[in-house]
Amino acid sequence: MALFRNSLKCYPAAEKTIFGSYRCISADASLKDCLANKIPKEQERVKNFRKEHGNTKVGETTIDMMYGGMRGIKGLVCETSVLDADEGIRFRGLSIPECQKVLPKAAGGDEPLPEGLFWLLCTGDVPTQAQVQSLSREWATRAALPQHVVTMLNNMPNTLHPMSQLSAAVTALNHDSKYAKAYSQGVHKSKYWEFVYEDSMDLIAKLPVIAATIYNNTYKGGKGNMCVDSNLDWSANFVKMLGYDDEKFTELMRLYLTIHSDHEGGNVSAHTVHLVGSALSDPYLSFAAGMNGLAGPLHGLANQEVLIWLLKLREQVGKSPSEQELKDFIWKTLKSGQVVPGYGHAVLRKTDPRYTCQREFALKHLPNDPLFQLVSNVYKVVPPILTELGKVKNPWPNVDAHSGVLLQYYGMKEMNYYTVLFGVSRALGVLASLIWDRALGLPIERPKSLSTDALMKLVKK
Ligand code: AMX
Repeated sequence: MALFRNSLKCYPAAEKTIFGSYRCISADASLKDCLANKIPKEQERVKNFRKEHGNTKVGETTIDMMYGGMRGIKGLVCETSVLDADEGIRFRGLSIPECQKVLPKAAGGDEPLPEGLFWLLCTGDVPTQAQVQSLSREWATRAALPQHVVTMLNNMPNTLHPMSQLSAAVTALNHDSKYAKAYSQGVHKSKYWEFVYEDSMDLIAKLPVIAATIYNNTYKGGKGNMCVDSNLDWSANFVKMLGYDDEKFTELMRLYLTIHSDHEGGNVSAHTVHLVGSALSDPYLSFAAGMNGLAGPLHGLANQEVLIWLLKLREQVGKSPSEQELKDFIWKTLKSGQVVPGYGHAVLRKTDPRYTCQREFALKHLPNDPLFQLVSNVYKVVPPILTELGKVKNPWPNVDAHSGVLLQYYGMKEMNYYTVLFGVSRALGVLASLIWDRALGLPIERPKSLSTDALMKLVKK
């Protein structure tokens, strides 16, 4: 606990923290000032580390790793979060329950504000309530969309998947990229991070407006109040623009947008943003690319797939299936060559703590919801079946097994919209990382590939 009490204070410049970083200059310093204070010290720390240990080996690559989606290859640096296979994610050293405890909350609320999580991801510090409020206000002032993006969204057919709409709208925002403009004017590379920061702040601010416009256009015939109130936090404004008026749903959104933000550097969306950003593409182009990866059913689209699967289960087996009926349905899914959505993970080997905290939210706010009870019953039978299958490395539920049920309960039943919410949250993690990528001057990414023939020759040697 002492650790958290310490985290809540701001320390003088250059004091080392538990995260190996440096605390911000004062309790009321802005996020950009805190970053400007930390970056030169972190650059120096990394430079010295590389000088001393640049040739130290951190692992070996096997042929299976190369054919197997690079699983287990240690080849990326990501400062914002680290995933432990058994424990789950830690954001700058803090677990999800720890974040729920120490991050600032809205007045009368229990869940952390995503603004605080973004601050933590960027700086390694737990911000003060005032710093989080200043971020809410700043994002509100940056939220307006350029007219060409509104027109473009309004002209999209409502049959176009919401993730395609999101990706296209974000790509079009690059029209006003401050980074791209500064680059074309020849800005010195030591200043890149400042413009990536400005674009990232603009993009995060605009994402709820884009996402709510997509929601209203696709499902509500274009109706919606797109006014951003600078007295409301980021999630509250988002919920209002989506047309909901329920404080509990806003609380859910604060939790949702916090926990989906970051999952270290190698997952498809985070890695894509990092990769595209390494070509010095601006944050809009980099993030849109990441969203195209998040839209895959093995990644972020799984939250939509889970709901479709659960509803199919109810349709085919009835509203209160017996344990045997559940087992039969799961085996039927597997035997037809499909995955059980919401279960398994490339790195995790236990129940995802993001699943657990959503389950705790459900136990507190919707314990008797029939769909929640179905999810709980599915949780009892899927892991033993996936284990019996013999090949699944992690039979436990991931983040996507639970989120749709919570959204349904509050009236958001449009399943193919769910991944957009994931995307809005994911911006916090991947953009915090992108700022640091440019601050640390990480180069264009270009790993070596080999053909099967070249590999065969290599092993013969
Ligand atoms: N249902 C059925 N089979 C599964 C499975 C599941 N939930 N999870 C893994 N398997 C299968 C794999 O398809 C693979 O089969 P194959 O050898 O015939 O190709 C085998 O088990 C070994 O896979 P693995 O090493 O355990 O997993 P992975 O690292 O290759 O893939 C993941 C990880 C998440 C893609 C996989 O578990 C999966 O498809 N899960 C269901 C989809 C899902 O929920 N995705 C969301 C993940 C979280 C996120 O990114 N949002």
